[in-house]
Amino acid sequence: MNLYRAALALIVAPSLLLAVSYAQTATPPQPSAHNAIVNGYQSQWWKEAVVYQVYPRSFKDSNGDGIGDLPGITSKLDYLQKLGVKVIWLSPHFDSPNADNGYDIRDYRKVMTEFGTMADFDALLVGIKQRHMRLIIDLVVNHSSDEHKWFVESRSSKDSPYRDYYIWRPGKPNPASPTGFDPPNNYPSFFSGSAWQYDPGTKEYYLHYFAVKQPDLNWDNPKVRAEVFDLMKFWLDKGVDGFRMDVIPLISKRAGLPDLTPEELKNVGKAYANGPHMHEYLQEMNRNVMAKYDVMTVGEALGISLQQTPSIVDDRRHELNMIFNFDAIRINREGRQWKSWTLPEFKAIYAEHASKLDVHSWDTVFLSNHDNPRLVSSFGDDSPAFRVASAKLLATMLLSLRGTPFIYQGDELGMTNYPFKAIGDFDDIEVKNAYKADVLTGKVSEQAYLANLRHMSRDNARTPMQWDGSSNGGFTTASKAWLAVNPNYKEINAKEELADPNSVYNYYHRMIALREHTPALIYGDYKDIEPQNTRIFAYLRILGKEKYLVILNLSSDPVSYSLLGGLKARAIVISNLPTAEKDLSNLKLRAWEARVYKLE
Ligand code: TEU
Ligand code: CA
Repeated sequence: MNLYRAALALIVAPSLLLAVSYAQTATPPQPSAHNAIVNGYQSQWWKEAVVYQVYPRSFKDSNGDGIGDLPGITSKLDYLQKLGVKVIWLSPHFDSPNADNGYDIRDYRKVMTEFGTMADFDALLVGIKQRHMRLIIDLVVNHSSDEHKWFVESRSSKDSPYRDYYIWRPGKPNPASPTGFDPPNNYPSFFSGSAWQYDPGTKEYYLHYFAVKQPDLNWDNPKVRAEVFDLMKFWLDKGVDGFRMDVIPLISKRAGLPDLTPEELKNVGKAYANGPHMHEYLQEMNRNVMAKYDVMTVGEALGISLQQTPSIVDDRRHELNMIFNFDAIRINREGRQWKSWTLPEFKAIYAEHASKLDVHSWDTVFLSNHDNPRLVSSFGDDSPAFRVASAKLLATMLLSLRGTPFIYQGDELGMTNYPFKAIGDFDDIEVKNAYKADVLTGKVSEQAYLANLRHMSRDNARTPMQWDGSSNGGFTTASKAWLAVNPNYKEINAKEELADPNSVYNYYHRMIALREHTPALIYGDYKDIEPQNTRIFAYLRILGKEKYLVILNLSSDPVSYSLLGGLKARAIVISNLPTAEKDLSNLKLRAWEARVYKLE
């Protein structure tokens, strides 16, 4: 059989297979044995992939109601395939009353009416697979919606078979309080106020770490765990490739629910995380679900420290593949308050990750998502002079640090924070609750509150995608989008970016392709060679003889820089500004300049 025929067989056979497989079926687990070991790491598709997060409410509206939807995403799959991402993370698309924009689920097996139908979901999944990409969905099972039938049953009576699906406790008698009781303990909610809600129906309180309409599920009840494993299998059997797991470290509550100490009240996430049975339940989940499929799992690890990370992601523990640590993305805040930070502090975080996470503990790389302000506004410089250069520099960093990169929709266009003017501009429940709790009570002035939100609000990331210069940035044909489109959409939009070879989008495309074809940028060791420099971030990625140097000037000033240690540059593989400089001992870096060198 000559080579040509062999090649043909190689091409035809798989595509025939693939055609068959488009009909959505679960992907059985690939015995990891045949996953090559690269630099000590077991190679895995989810280590080599770049992930793109879609926030469906704000991605693309296909039916003119001003709200993004699943057919809208399907209509933009070519745009995502062209970018080069291999995995799409879809924020919640399930039936929900949207108290917290889908992170409050009423039916885990039904698509949110505003987003479309199950057929629309299936069409989206087929479209993704046809383009050789994968889909992971959001698993929000620390809590459900209070409109979920489980909770409706649970609150109906103390004897309900569903009562123990949630966490109910009697209050502490207090004749002075409106309910006649005080909450069972001093647990605060992340969305302001107590984490306990009194329910007059059964005169008891239920626990909700987030909003009142997000009651926490009782994972100590084996029926609840079985329900979760079943709904996970429902979506995996449809061909979904994995899960991003919402606040998963919070699922196991402390025995007896004692009050938090004043010290613990300073970092509530830490106090609520890593409960007594967390690891046990994650291992049970892995045994019952993940072990049976070829899937990717990433945990949103609120409250988990870097030290604790290997205990969840070490591949010998059979829990999760990776987690989001919030150390880097939250360097710019104390609680909800914006604060300044220094580059050495920032770099120290990645040096810590390199020393604490070994070849068995894979990492994630991200600096934006739907809960945080825009990347270029928080970590770059979104002024007209430096927005493009700094957005490209951040792309260089995200796609060359060690771990699976996560890109949030719109960052590939260099989208910026929104010029919020008044409290009425916001949609986010976290903002509205805190406004009542802090501003209307006079604790914080409205002006100071709004100023901080312009930096910090989650709604900065949730303004609709800017597709072109037409009304509402081409996001919707409706006169109004559910959340106002950033007025800078005429300058910043996908149509402009796609047409300009030097755009942020096309730079992301090139940087993603470079990572895909450069094993050292995936599995290479990481070494920061300038930890104390206050403007330069310079690090090596080394895989055997393959050595790459990444140099980033994270300041709005030019920097003359000399790299010691006699490193020799063989070639510039990518840079966000035109340059031919190869003498590493004498570099002239412009503001927000980024370069990747292949070394001798
Ligand atoms: O977020 C948890 C979380 O980290 C945020 O709530 C964060 O504490 C806060 O917003 C900082 O401003 C997850 C989801 O990503 C978020 O969208 C949900 O609101 C939350 O859980 C509850 O499901
Ligand atoms: Ca719509």
